Amino acid sequence: MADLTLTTYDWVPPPPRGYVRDLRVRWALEEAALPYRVVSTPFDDREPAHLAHQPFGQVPWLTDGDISIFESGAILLHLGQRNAELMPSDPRGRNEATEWLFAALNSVEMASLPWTMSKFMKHPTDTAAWKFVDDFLKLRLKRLEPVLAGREWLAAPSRSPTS
Ligand SMILES: N[C@@H](CCC(=O)N[C@@H](CS)C(=O)NCC(=O)O)C(=O)O
Repeated sequence: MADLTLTTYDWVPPPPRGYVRDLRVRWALEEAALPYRVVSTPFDDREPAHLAHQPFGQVPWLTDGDISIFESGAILLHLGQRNAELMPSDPRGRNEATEWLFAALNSVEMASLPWTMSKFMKHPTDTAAWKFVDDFLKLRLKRLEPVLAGREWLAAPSRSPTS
């Protein structure tokens, strides 16, 4: 296994602290028992070296040997290619994992991010704008409930939690 290095910020403002998107990558690395190390980049000064890895000046990014990958979803797909626990090799299982990864990023996070940002910024919750944001997320979560009612995991349903 090539050297995996995950980069995150050296400091995070209190509201999002603990929710930085390196968390999902660490989770996958831990589940797959892949050896990795974590390094930090300055939050305050986003220098050209940072932008060379992540063009928006964000985190996380992962280096795997001489490959550098930004976007947490792209990082997870990369790790999935290296580990069958994360991404089954059969086409059906692979597509299930891929569609739920995109659903998390493009359908659920699209709804959860405005909600989270409104909370972090302490926006008033007695407005039509807040109701729209709140209803949008609730509908997404409501649609997920029946999907999860019959299975432990969104994808790879045969996998037991301890395997
Ligand atoms: N779509 C990107 C989003 C990355 C992102 O928003 N990272 C946040 C930390 S969770 C960040 O760097 N925020 C600081 C900024 O945008 O300047 C991904 O999933 O990797």
